[in-house]
Amino acid sequence: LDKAYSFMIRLRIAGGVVTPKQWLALDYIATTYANGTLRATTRQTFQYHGVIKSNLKRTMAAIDAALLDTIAACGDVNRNVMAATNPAQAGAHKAAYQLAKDISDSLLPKTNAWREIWLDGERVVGAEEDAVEPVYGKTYLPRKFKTVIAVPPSNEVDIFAHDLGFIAILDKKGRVTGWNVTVGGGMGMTHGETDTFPRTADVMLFCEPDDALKVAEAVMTVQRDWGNRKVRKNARLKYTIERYGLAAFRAEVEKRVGRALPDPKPFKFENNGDRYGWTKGDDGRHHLTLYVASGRIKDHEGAGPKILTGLRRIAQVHEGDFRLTGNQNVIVANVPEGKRPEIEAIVAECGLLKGASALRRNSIACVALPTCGLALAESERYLPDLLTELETSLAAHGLSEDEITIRMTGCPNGCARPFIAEIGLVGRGPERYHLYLGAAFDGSRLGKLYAEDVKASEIKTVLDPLFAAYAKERTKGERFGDFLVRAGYVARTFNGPDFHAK
Ligand code: SRM
Ligand code: SF4
Repeated sequence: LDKAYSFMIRLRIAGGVVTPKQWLALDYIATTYANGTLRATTRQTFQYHGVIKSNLKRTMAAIDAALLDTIAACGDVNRNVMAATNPAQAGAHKAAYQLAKDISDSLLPKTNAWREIWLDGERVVGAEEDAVEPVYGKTYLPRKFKTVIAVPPSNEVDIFAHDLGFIAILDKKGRVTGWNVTVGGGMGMTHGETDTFPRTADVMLFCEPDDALKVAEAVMTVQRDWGNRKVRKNARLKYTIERYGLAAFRAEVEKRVGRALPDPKPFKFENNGDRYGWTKGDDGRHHLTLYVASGRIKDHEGAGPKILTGLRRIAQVHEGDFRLTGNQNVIVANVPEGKRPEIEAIVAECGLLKGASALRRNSIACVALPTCGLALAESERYLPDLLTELETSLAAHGLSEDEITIRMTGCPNGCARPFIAEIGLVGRGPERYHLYLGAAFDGSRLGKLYAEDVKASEIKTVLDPLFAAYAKERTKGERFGDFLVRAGYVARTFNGPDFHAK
């Protein structure tokens, strides 16, 4: 008898867009082969949990039949490419989505192994031995590599947290004239090892739309060639930029593109969250953003929202598409005027728009226990209860409507990007978290360690006086993270290497 192995499967869905037909197929796989839930991730794709070994091939075949795959969703390659989801800015979204797809396709490993292994595809004799990956070569990248596309004023994809980013520069009519290119962001670090740190990306240069793919490939291949292959914990692009300096890195990228490129253009982000509820796009279509707690698409018990059933029923009648956001939420996008009442009825019946507080709407938790083998503490299963406690504290100070970003992870790998949340909680051990504060609301500045090893039961007590001070002493429009830095509760973090400085 074989051991009862169970697996996590992660899909590749560039830009997080799926059709209703694909949604129904994904739902079928979740309820037939996995643990009955679909898990929207912080990189705009889905994970399945609890797929047993004997169902692996069947699951992969069903994913393939839905015209999707899991290629490069993990490994030392360019990972799932994220893109701004704002369907209300139809033109800019289209350009961002197209660029995400183009980068995803062009930086995808060309190996046929996935089809051979999972779909019993025909093996091309000698192919793996002889074929050198055109971009990756024989040794691939030193470490994972992450790419995102943002459209200001929303930084919903957290552009500063990724190895490579493109920020749309828009003209007065909202058309994309080119992209600012960012490099060297990342979250993961190891507790107690100060030569590992999160880092916000640098805005390096501007490129015309036609140059974007060349720039993406150049950035990735410089990292391929310059990245640290000896010390894995220092292998991400953020450490390469720290080691060589931005100027030298840019010069090498320009050399590979074949010419000097302009300096970045001005841009402004306002937040890194999602727009909730219904919005109408500049093309007259309607879009509904739904809050999904920790991205877990399931039917909650009792009076809770029936998210799995509700989205399934919407997929059965929907003529537009679905979009996953980098904040683990779901957008029912491109609803024509006449279709809206039918969708609204399902939303009401399944409780999909049940009010979530401003804090909850700005929260993210990574998976952590029980499936993540690296978790030191709870996250997805615990954050909802903590939020309930903090909501009472915020209400007592008249802050219920204030948007504050809060993110929790079970370990310092940072899968929910906690170091750029105004309140970041990072697992240290069972029921213990480091508390990071003072990050910027638009995701452009890292927080700082404020309190070590806070017991789960004491988090509210530690935060309550800070909420009180914020309510009383903030200046007009001042964000929580900015207030904490200005008022001296935490020192400002300028970037990665000073993240650990007191
Ligand atoms: Fe992550 C490893 C879950 C986004 C940084 N991440 C893992 C693994 C696979 C654990 C493992 O290696 O055994 C987790 C699987 C848990 C489970 O049970 O499902 C895991 N990461 C996730 C997801 C599902 C979190 C979520 O709750 O949504 C996200 C899936 C992304 C995707 O769809 O591709 C996820 N991980 C991130 C992000 C955020 C992002 O990409 O925007 C980060 C921080 C950004 C960054 O990369 O710097 C992130 N994950 C890590 C790291 C640390 C990397 C580093 O440079 O130090 C690890 C560990 C590793 O790679 O060794 C990791
Ligand atoms: Fe697991 Fe840590 Fe990532 Fe959470 S942050 S999913 S605990 S690796």
